[in-house]
Amino acid sequence: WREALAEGAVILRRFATREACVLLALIAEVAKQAPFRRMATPGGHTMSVAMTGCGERGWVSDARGYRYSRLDPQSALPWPPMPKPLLQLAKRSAGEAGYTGFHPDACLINRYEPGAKMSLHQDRDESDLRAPIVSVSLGLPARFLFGGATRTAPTQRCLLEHGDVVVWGGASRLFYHGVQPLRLGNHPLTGAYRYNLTFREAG
Ligand code: MD3
Ligand code: FE
Repeated sequence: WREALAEGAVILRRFATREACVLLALIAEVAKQAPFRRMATPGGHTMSVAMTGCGERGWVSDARGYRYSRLDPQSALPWPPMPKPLLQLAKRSAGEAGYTGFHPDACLINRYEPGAKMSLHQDRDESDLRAPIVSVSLGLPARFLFGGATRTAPTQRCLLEHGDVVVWGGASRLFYHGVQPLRLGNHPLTGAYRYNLTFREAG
């Protein structure tokens, strides 16, 4: 259940399966206070993935660019606090992958509907790129693509399924990655959706 995906990247298959129900209930609580929204890209498009977040900082995108913000721009209020079970899962996952002292201050919550995708990109808006990113997948499976340190490096694909946790650190922290369009499906806990949580040390 534990596989090396790339240098510094570990997949913990089904690591979060038992907690999934609780995690989904907490996501719904967060979304009551900070609803899912499709953000604008700096290039003037609208993302197909709907997002919200919790923690001290939230990732935002608009015409001005990508950044972390202490306030939800939609409400001008702070993001909902990160629920303890989410924080604990993130720390436990990082520890399991060999990263101790992980203190995420941001949890980005992505919601994919059928057809939603994420183009190849790097995550580089965080202030300390030495900290890993922990990703938790829930609901429908997704074809995940990851490449290397350059956009043109060869890509590998892997299926991220309900309960899978991936920890990205070290050399892989800046690797290009993306998600192929979500296929139609019906998951007993999430229906037509896939959720992905990413825990980050943003500030
Ligand atoms: C590889 N999310 O929110 S999670 C993102 O499934 C994002 O929603 C995807 O990419 C999703 O930025 C993928 C897996 C992931 C997360 C962070 C990474 C892979 C990563 C950072 C570096 C390299
Ligand atoms: Fe990413």
